[in-house]
Amino acid sequence: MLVVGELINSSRKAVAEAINNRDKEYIQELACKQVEAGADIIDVNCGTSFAEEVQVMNWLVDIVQEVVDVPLCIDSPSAAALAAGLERHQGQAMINSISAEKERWDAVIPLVRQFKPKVIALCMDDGGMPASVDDRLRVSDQLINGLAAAGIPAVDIYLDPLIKPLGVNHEFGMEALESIAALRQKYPEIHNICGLSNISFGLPERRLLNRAFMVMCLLKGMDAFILDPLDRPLMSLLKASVALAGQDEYCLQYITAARSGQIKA
Ligand code: THG
Repeated sequence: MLVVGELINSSRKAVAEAINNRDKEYIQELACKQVEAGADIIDVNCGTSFAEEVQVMNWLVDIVQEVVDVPLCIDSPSAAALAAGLERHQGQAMINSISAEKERWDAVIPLVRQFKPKVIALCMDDGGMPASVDDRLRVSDQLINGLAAAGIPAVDIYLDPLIKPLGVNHEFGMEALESIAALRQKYPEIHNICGLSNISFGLPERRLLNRAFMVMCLLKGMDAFILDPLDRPLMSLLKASVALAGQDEYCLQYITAARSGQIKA
């Protein structure tokens, strides 16, 4: 199980403000807290900085790497910002993301070839958001073959089925879960990742839906999440579920997290 901490994202007001003020301490503390809470990778996104995005990405990657030892997930739709982050990053980074949209694919694939990062690959092409399980299977074939041709081993590919909000359509939860199961069955060696909180967008008590959906996704074969690691009940449930799903030999990770107080009933 891989946890990508999502909190350093400029779509969040407090982070956008901290970026504008170049508040290094706030960002660094947010990085440290997420790692202490159990994040394996820290996402860095400054998509709202537009014209300045390259410069801000450089700054974010530098200051976060100053204080944590885990890899970063360089998160931007802009190839220039991804390139900036990858150049500054020490060791193997993750990128969020590539997709089968022609323009995005063509812009990002040279970076993939050059830096060989772990790659989040969105199951989406120029036809827009996937509308069915079959859509995702078709696009994922294209993504996996293309990434393999660019020299990316299966273990470094993280397919994202793209979770759509349950509040928009009551069947979007099941559509996502069936997609995860299908991807897992078709590509046993390739990782599945998702932005967990997409599911609850627009609904009340979002964390309740996120927590329940995490357990359901995990059982269908999801093995990585982009989530808020400071949601302690969520992280507690995650460690418990990983153990219960037989993915934690001797329950060692569960016991260690419980002893350290990282997780709690
Ligand atoms: N797949 C991939 N990347 C993604 C997503 C995905 N990135 C964006 C999103 N989905 C996951 N990341 C976040 C980051 C932050 C928040 C939610 C998802 C967040 N949102 C606040 C909230 O929901 O309350 C916004 C309010 C605020 O704090 O200002 O914190 O699916 N590949």
